[in-house]
Amino acid sequence: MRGLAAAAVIAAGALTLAGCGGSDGSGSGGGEAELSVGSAYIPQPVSDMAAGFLTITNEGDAADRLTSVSSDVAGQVSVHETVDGAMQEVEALDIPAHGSLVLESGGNHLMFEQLKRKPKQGQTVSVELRFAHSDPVTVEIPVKSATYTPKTGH
Ligand SMILES: [Cu+2]
Repeated sequence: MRGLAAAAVIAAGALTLAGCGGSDGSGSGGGEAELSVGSAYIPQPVSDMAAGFLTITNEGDAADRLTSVSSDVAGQVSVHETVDGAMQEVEALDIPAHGSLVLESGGNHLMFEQLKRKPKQGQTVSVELRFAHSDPVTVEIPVKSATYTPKTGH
C-alpha cells in the first residue's frame, strides 16, 4: 500500500512537469527511461544525520542515473554507497533500463546532513530526486521508527 501512495505523488508530479513542454532532442537513440519510486522510508534519525531508502524502477528502454538529491529538511543530501561496511559518497548511481536501483539498509542510501529539523516517526519528508536524463521526481517519504526494517520479498 505504501507503493500506491508513492505512485500517486509521482503521477501528480508528472502532470505538473508535462506543462513545461516535453524536452526536445531526446528522441534519438531509441527509448527513454520511465522511472517510478517505491518502498521509500526514512528511519527516525538518532543523530544529526538521517538515512533514506527507496527503490527506483525503470520500465523504459534507456538507462538513467540518479545524480543529485535535495530535501526541505536538510542543508545537504548526498548519495552514499557502502563498501566493506564503510559508506562513501558517490557522484551518481546507475538505473538500468528495464531494471531498478535499490537503496536499502546496509547498501546504497541517501544521507541527509545539516538537518534543519529532526524528522519524527509519522511525519513525511519531501525529497526531490534529479536524474541525468529524466525530469526531477518529488517524493514524500514517510518517517518510520528508528529500528524499522521493511519486509523483504523473499
Ligand atoms: Cu551514508
